Amino acid sequence: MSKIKFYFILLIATIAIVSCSKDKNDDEFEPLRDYTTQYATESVAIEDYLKTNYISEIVNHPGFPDDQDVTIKKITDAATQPSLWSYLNSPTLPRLTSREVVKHEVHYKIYTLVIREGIKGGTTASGGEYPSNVDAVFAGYKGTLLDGTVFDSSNNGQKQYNLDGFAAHDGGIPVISGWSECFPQFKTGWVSSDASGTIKYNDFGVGVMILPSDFGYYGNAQTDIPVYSPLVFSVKLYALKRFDHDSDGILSFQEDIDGDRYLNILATGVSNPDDTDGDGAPDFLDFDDDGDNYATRGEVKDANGKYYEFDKIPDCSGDQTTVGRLKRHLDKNCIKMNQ
Ligand SMILES: [Ca+2]
Ligand SMILES: [Ca+2]
Ligand SMILES: [Ca+2]
Ligand SMILES: [Ca+2]
Repeated sequence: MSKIKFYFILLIATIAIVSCSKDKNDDEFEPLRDYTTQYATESVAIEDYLKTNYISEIVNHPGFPDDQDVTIKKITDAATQPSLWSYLNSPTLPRLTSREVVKHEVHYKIYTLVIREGIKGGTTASGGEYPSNVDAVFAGYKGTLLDGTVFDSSNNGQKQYNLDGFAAHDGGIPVISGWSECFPQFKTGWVSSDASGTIKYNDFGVGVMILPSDFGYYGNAQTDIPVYSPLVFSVKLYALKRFDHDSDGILSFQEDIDGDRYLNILATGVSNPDDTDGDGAPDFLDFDDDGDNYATRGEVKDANGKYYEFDKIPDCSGDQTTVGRLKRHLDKNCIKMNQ
């Protein structure tokens, strides 16, 4: 019963995936390439790209839409043009990092180049926050193929993109899975507005994602993107929006139990660090997180029926301050509602 919403969300996601391929002409149907074989080819191409390209320009134009536009070009003079690869695991920025992500039983390396980390600022000292992979981001982007051809750009518009992998909701557009893998590596900046009310984005995160095609469109050709194309996106992370997917009163990013900024639905039988009761529904999609048959939203309210601030949710003894305490909505042996 408590998992109805979880399965409803899964259903929406399934419908979205089916509708994406509805334009496929059956006469042109070709079986998808084997993922392992395809990645063997792409991983060589991606490393080659990283070793033969450099950052040729970063626009410095604070407060204007083109601020921090990044241009990447083919190296023509190795003495003065450090490759993207030269930043691998650099202690200073820019820093190229790789994350291993398993998908379709392939161990992928997803490269992210962080050029600038977002920082806090402004009168409210907002910003400088990492999104999780199920939040929404307000971002600008430019997408290119490995040969540098630009296939798409936000033209510095700032739309809401939902990283959570579900169909469009709450005003946001769904994105390719590579965005969900990479955006949690950047931080937001802060927002201000001038006398005329024009919004300005300041000190936001800037970088580049380099994605195998399985994290883009794989065998589904798009306008200006051939099949099996690794994709390069230069991105600017202006701001973010948090969701509470299961409406349990705790924002999804706060249901990231191991704190790695990634929350996932995993296959049956695979242990999920973010599934407290181990019932297969990760906490961010589970409105009874500890499986005690009392809804989380009832367990995280005070005697007046008001939600506790997340950091002040008590443990079973009423302790609201000890770091690392087991908050009572995650303690199946604790049944205390509204007190
Ligand atoms: Ca996690
Ligand atoms: Ca669960
Ligand atoms: Ca939950
Ligand atoms: Ca519960």
